[in-house]
Amino acid sequence: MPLETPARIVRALATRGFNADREAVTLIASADHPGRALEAVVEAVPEDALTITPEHVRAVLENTDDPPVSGGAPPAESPDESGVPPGEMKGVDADTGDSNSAPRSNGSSRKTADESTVSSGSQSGAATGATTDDTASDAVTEGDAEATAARSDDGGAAAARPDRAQRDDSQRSLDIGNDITGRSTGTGEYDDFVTVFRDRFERLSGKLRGRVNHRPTDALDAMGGGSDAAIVGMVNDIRSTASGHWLIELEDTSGVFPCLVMKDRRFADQVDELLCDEVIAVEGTLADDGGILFVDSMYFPDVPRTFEPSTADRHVQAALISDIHVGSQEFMADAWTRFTDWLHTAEAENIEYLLIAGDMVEGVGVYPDQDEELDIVDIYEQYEAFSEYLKQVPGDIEIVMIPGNHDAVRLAEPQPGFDEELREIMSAHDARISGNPSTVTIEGVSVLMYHGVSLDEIIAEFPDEKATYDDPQKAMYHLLKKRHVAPQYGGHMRLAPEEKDYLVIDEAPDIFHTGHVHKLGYGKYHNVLAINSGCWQAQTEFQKSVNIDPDTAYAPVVDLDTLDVTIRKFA
Ligand code: D5M
Ligand code: FE
Ligand code: ZN
Repeated sequence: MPLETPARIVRALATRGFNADREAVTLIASADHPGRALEAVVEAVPEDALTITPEHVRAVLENTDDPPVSGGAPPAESPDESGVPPGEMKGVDADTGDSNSAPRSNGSSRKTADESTVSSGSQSGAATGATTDDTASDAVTEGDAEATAARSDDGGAAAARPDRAQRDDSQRSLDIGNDITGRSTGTGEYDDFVTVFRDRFERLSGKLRGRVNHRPTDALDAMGGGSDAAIVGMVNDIRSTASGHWLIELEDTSGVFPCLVMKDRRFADQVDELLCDEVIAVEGTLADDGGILFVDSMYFPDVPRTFEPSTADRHVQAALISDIHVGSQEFMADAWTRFTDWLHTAEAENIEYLLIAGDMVEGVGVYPDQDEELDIVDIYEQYEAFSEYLKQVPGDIEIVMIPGNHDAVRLAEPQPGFDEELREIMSAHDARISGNPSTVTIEGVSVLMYHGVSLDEIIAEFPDEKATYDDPQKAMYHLLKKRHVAPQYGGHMRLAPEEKDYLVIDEAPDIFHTGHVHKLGYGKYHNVLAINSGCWQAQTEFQKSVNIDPDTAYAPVVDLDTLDVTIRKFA
């Protein structure tokens, strides 16, 4: 079997349990007899090696009949360089003044992939609304996966692999923060809930206290009717009154106080974006008898409008994906392989990080009747299969993964990262495994990774113009505004009470990455880049029954030096 394409080499190595750096694959591909070289390398590497490095390959090649190869040069048989994958350009909804949503159909104007990276973050008009005002009008590039060089039979070697020698890995840095893994102390007792809500209140109220002249709720009782007053509190209850006004009960550490938002108030339409257990501030006037506050203005912890995201010091990229669902009959193995093949091509050479925001596998018993759509019924076998797919990712790409609701960790959030047994199963690629949520700082760019179960709640409860499945990034904006990834406890989202609230967004991230709803969407909110990655699972029976049309096989790629986004499509 010819072994000249990097994709085949990667797969051949993967089936032997190895992961490989891109340059290593390049070197094997450029040997006179790639097949023989591969076998020799596999023979020669130390038993405990997980990743084949260029050094491994060079050591072998220098000792065989194959002429020595200079590091990482494209193979001699490299066909026409014009075999770069055609991309497809698609301007997205720029005229709506809103951020783009997932591409719905393929565009027709083809460009070469090199031209296709389109700048994002350009303001597409003036602020349009109270919450989702900062948007990016990004264009979307769909790499035509069928045509990617690594895959097409004739263009296999056209993918000039990156020359790792030109890359300075010493510039890499990746730190993970706010990770619950190994730190869970909660017992689920009532006292733990008190602790976690107190911590949430302390941290979020701190972001509001400087903005209003607030009083503790028990001090309001002593103030005269008619006085101006402000409260910082956690939303305890939201009710509409018989006359169509809104009664919001706010709670702080000293008690609960009723606040009335009149229906004709300018901000009354913000009431429908309130969730229980979020922390807000209100200002207004006490009623004559002092027992209720008439609200004049409302404040959210929010991301400051002046927020300036950090960027990397060099041109390096991260691919952000989620919801792979290995083990499901609908898992799109071919699309995945096209994606990982592409990662081995020159076009992807600047991708040095891969972030996976949960739902690695389909899991078992997640939803009723789910077993009817399982391809692999054993959860460990699902992770074993996932691990094989992970091995197709170039070994020199740093991977970070957090769990989702389909993964084999506790469902309650914050979810710890995979346990030792699962880590062992997935160890071949040496991915960094962290909890849900986590903050990953890559070369100075902070990425808040959260699987996204609370997005279902936002989308279900908010009016369509504020959040829909078609624009998942808008639901994400609300989480940024509330500075909490899952404010409302008791609905879709299960909370594991810990000694602190890991779900609070302490620092505004530069990038907010979620998944879960299987829709692609991205945009900017107060300069924070919000990306909801699509999925690698075709529509399931359940999704068909409720009209969820998933955005499959997309890989959003972010330039960490500019926060520009390019979308690649692999199916
Ligand atoms: O979630 C994928 C999306 O589909 C997410 O928006 C939840 C929704 N979903 C999928 N199956 C169900 C069932 N059975 N009930 C309710 N909601 C569902 P994922 O986490 O990948 O399943
Ligand atoms: Fe999912
Ligand atoms: Zn999910």
